Amino acid sequence: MSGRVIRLYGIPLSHPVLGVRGMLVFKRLAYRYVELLAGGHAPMLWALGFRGATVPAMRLQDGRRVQGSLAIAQALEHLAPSPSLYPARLAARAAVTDAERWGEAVLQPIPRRLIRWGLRQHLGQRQWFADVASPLPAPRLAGVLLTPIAPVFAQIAGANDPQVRRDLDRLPELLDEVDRLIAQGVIGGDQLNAADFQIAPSIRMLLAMTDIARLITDRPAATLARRVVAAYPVIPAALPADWIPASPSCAGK
Ligand SMILES: N[C@@H](CCC(=O)N[C@@H](CS)C(=O)NCC(=O)O)C(=O)O
Repeated sequence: MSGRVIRLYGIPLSHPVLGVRGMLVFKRLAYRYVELLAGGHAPMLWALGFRGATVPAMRLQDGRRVQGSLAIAQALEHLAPSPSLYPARLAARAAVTDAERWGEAVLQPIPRRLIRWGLRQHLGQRQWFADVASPLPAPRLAGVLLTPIAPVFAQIAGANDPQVRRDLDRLPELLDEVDRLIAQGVIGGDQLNAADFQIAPSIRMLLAMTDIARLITDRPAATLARRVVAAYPVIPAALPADWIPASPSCAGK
C-alpha cells in the first residue's frame, strides 16, 4: 500500500530537495517523489498534514511527517543507520555537523534569494521557470500568471536589492569556505556525508546561474556540486552585471 512508501514532497529546482533525494539514494531507501505546484505548495503541504510551508517535506513509512532538510537527515539516519550520513569518529562527526548547519543556515538561502530576485524582476525569467523548470502548460502565459506571486515569494526569502547585493559581495568568501571544507576533508571525501548533501546542491544551483557560474566553475566546490547533483537546468542570467564580483582571474592574482 502507498502508506508504506516514504513520500518526499518538493517543488521544481529546490536545492534542499535535491539534497534529500541524494540522501535517500545514499541510504538505498525506496521513496516516491511528489512534485507540488510551486507557488501553491503551502496550502498543499497543509492539506497533506504538514505544519510548515516549506519543502523538502517527507512522510515516513509510519505516517510521521518531517520537514526541513536537517530534520529529514536525522530522521533518515534513525530509519536506516547504515550507511551513516555522519562519520563515526567524534571530531569528524562534529566537523560534519557544523558544516551541515552552516550549509543550511548561511549558504542555502543565497541561491534561493538570487533566483527569486530574478523571478520577481523579469517576466522572461518567470516564463523560463514556467517552461523549463516547472514545466507548466502555455509557459508564456503561465509566466504572466506568476507575476503577482513572484514578489510574495521574493519577500518570503528576503530577496530584496540590498540583501541580494550583500549576498553577491559575500559569495567569493563563502565559496572559499566550501573549498576549505573540501581541502580539510570535511566534505568531498570518498563517502559522501550529511554536509555534502546540504552544501553541494546549493553550489550546484549557483553553478547553474549563467551570470555567476564563472565565479564557481574552476573551484573544487564545482566538482563536488556536479558529483552530488549531476543534472540541473541552466538558469538564464538575471542579475545586474555591476552587482557581480569580479571572477578570481580578473581580481588580480
Ligand atoms: N532550511 C529549510 C528551508 C527550506 C525552504 O525554504 N525551501 C524552499 C524551497 S528551496 C521552500 O519551500 N520555500 C517555500 C516558501 O518560501 O514558501 C530546509 O533546509 O528545509
